[in-house]
Amino acid sequence: MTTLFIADLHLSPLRPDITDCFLRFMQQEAPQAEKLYVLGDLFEFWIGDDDNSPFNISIKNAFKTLTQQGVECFFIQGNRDFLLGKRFCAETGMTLLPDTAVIDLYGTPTLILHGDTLCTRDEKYQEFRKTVHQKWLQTLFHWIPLFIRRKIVSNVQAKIKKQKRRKHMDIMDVTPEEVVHELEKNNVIHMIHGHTHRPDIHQHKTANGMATRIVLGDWYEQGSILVCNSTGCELQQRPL
Ligand code: LP5
Ligand code: MN
Repeated sequence: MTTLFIADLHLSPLRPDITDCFLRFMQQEAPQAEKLYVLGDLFEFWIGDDDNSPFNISIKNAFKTLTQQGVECFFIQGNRDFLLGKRFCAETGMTLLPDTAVIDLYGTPTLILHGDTLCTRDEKYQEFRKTVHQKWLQTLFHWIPLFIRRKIVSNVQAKIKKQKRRKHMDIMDVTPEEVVHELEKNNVIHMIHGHTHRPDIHQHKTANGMATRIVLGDWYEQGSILVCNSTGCELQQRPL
């Protein structure tokens, strides 16, 4: 049996190649797994669980079919789908996890998270995150008609894109001290996250010994999956 992890698919109707690869994965590969964890940024942007566009329905149906086949599916919000919530999960049979969770991965306690909270040197982003995670602002946003929400998002995205190009690559990676801090706080030596789009396996020295941090890849050029079983984990790719 296997446990699968994916993140940073950035699904949108503008990239049918990624969507097709994802749906193939959901139909042909995921049903053989016992669990599937989505560690954020499944969507390019999620404006609310009330957005029942045909595209969103097709993705929801893929998860619903998978959970009905007995595969447990879990979701951790990313920086692009932080508005995906309980309703989406109820409709699909998925379980919404908090921003960080410690899971039992074949006997190894493993900390899973999207990864954006580890990028503490990206102060502008952290400030932005704090703003958009305020409950009152999210409630207010949900009251706005969907077509206006879409406009707000594309305006903000265009504005932010220019800012992001000026950022140094280093500050958009995780802060090693923050990684160690999170590992020690949760008393684990295994971590899996996405967000940085830099798939790799890193080692960190912690108070509890050497720790392993696995970074998931994005789906811009290929499908990226972490496949784990009782003997270990492997980062794998699938053609789009
Ligand atoms: O995902 P990626 O890798 O491209 O970039 C992320 C960070 N960017 C984001 C932004 C989102 O993708 C797009 C957000 C659109 C939001 C629309 C508003 C919805 C309102 C909802 C209200 C409840 O997450 C990027 C990081 C990068 O990861 C690497 O870590 O650097 O961060 C940024 O670029 C953010 C800027 O640095 C700061 C932007 C400030 C803009 C202020 C606008 C305030 C809008 C408030 C809305 C009410
Ligand atoms: Mn992200």
